[in-house]
Amino acid sequence: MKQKGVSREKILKELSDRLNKDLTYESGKILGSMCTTPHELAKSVMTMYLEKNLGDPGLFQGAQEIEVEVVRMLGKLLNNPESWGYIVSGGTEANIVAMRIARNIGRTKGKSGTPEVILPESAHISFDKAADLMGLRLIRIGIDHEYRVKVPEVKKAISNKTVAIVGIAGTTALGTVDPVEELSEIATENNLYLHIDAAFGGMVIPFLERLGYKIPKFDFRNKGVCSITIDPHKMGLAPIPAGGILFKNQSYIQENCFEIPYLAGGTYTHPIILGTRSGATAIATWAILKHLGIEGYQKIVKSCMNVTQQLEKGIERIENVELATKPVINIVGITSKNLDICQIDQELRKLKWALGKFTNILRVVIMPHIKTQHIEQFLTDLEQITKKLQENKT
Ligand code: 0PR
Repeated sequence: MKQKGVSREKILKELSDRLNKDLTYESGKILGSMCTTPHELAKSVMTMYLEKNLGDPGLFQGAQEIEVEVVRMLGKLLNNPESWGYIVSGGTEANIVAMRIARNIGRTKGKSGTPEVILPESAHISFDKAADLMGLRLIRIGIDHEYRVKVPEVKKAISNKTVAIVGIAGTTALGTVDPVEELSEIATENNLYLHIDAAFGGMVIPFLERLGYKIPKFDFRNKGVCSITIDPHKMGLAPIPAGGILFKNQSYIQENCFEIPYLAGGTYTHPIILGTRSGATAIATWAILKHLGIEGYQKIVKSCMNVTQQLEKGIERIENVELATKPVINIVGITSKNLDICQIDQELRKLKWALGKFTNILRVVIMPHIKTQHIEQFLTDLEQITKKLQENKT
């Protein structure tokens, strides 16, 4: 920091110049992100309430009521009006919180030794973070040819140290959905905690279901599901940081809260990680859920699926690349038998396309900022790149 301050005009000018080099969603070039420009209403509501701190909700009772309503709305979407939960900083915090509760419930049941969590190989890195922070042992289960967890192997992996099973509704790499109904049966039979990571899929699948898509039931309709991660800052069009953690009911967290007795607003007990946290994101999420309603989100998801199909068909037409699997939601995995995916990615990056890159898969997430014309251009570029790489090989 300098001794003397800089004028507002200069600050704004410098920021505008410097941030000019960032990629923008509007350019249509960001193909590999699960985030997008927040809805205009959510943005303006957010800026109106920046001072609200849900870390001391006694001071901001109105904001807290709004958070409770957001959770109720999300709970209804996930078919459980009794859900209890929080708007947290993102899917990472949501998954860590769920793993902590599962571990504690395991302890209460008398489990000793290193707690074990059974999860698909396709699980997000946030579970590695949870394991590292809490000393959990992750038991990773392989996935089948449709990139869904192998259920019989989950069953085999259960031990007296198992504290949780994790299923995913909308995997990070390909958007596939694990057979949650079967996982739920296993969890119920073995009296185990089942957490579903629907960080991305949670704001997509309920609308696809209403549009007539056949997708396994992943939510609280399955008796064994104890908690679900669902992030408004992904397909919910809410501003970052807005993640969501929902529990089947309040009893899951009652024994597992931290109590903060000294707050200006009065004692607050909660099971989440952050202390001071944004009330503005919860309020902005409330605004956008109310404003768009089921119909609004359904329309957005439908149009993302149309663009997804356009990309799917385009990939099928291009030689030397193929779909990793048929897209289940608005995520498309591109792979190749003959060409090096890393080289394709490098060439695409030279043209400023930004995709996600997994071991052997390039990931495109069709967020609302990606339009038909962007995909047309992308397919043209991809075709040229693959042709050139093939020619160089021969
Ligand atoms: N669970 C799943 C299934 C996820 O895909 C993600 C994030 C998380 C949990 C964690 O969510 P937070 O990032 O909110 O903590 N998946 C995205 C990914 O890894 C995150 C992301 C978003 C990455 C935008 C890049 C990006 O530009 O791809």
